[in-house]
Amino acid sequence: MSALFSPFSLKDVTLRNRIAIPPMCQYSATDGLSNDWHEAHYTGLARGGAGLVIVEATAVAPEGRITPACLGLWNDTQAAGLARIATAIKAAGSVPGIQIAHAGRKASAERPWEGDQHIPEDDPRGWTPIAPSAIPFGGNLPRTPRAMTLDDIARVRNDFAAAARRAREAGFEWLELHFAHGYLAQSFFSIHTNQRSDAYGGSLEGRSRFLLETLAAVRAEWPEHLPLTARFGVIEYDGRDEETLTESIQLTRNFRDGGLDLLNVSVSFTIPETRIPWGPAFLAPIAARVRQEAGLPVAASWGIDVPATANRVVAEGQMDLVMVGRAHLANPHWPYQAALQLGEDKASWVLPAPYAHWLAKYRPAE
Ligand code: FNR
Ligand code: 536
Repeated sequence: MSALFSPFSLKDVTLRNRIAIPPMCQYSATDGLSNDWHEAHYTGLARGGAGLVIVEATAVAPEGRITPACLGLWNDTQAAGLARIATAIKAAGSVPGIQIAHAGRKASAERPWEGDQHIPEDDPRGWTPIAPSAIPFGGNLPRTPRAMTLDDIARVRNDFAAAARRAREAGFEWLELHFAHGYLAQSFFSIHTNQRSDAYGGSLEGRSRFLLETLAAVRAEWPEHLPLTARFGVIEYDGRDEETLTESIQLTRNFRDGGLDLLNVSVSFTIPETRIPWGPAFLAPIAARVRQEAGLPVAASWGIDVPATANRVVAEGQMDLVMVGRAHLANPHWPYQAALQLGEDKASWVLPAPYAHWLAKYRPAE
């Protein structure tokens, strides 16, 4: 059996293979509520055979949405809609996961296909974003956020914990905290965006505080027997890479000691002026280093779309799980085709029984 199709167990959850679908915003919700699109989308993805499907960035509070069309989990009606999606993912044989998020200073934007820029200040659809310090991202996101008070910090931490509880009640079995991509948590950690002079800024310890306190608050709500994970940008590609990685690995060790079970390693995306070395599986060596030095299982994405590459990064021990994103949007059956390409003799087990038996199973005619 190939490494990619070996099962993976974390706490009491076992994934049928090492293929995970990372969170990908659909920008299709109203008032944070999921709808028929989300049900069709996630059911289709899960049916394709991945071991884990993580539902897109879901905001813990209204002002934490990237756009007005992002999903939310700050009330029970939203949780009821997401419960249907968790059930559908599970019925297709995947483990249902969800990413809970707060967009910080990148909040209140238009959808990517409507320009991706901040909604104008005088437009009632938008709101004032909040962040550790009142520093705008710039470029397409020029709006200056309001610097958070200590009360704001405590409230958002509690919002994360409440969203985690609702996610569990909705039937999700894998939780990912969105601590990446220049959103709220990542911007507490970055020196570019955190200029606070109180306990939540300054030293590595201060800049880590919001993230570690949020983890602790969530850990208290999320069951001990289920995987609690985070996505975090360990590197910015701003010319300070070694310093940032050293700090990120220390934070990851603290996450581990605070009860985190796996890190989804990503890029920081905190500032626009960076030089990211885009290329196939470019994060794999970075993920491997975090895994080795922090002693925590890791996953990573970005440009892993060829089955042989996905199999290699797992076989070589660079990562425990491979996140395959956009390739799944183009081809939800990516796992099944990967199994065929890798010569899995029992590729049929990637398929649900109604497609896998002697009468239904597709074999190429030529
Ligand atoms: C994303 N990505 C993303 N990441 C995340 O942590 N939360 C999210 O909600 C989203 N949303 C999102 C939407 C869309 C349309 C895209 C394309 C991407 C990043 C995503 O999870 C993944 O890391 C990237 O797509 C890179 O992996 P691939 O696509 O190269 O396999
Ligand atoms: C990836 N994205 C991540 C998102 C939403 C949209 C795009 C998320 O984490 N919710 C990305 C971020 C920054 C730059 C390029 C791509």
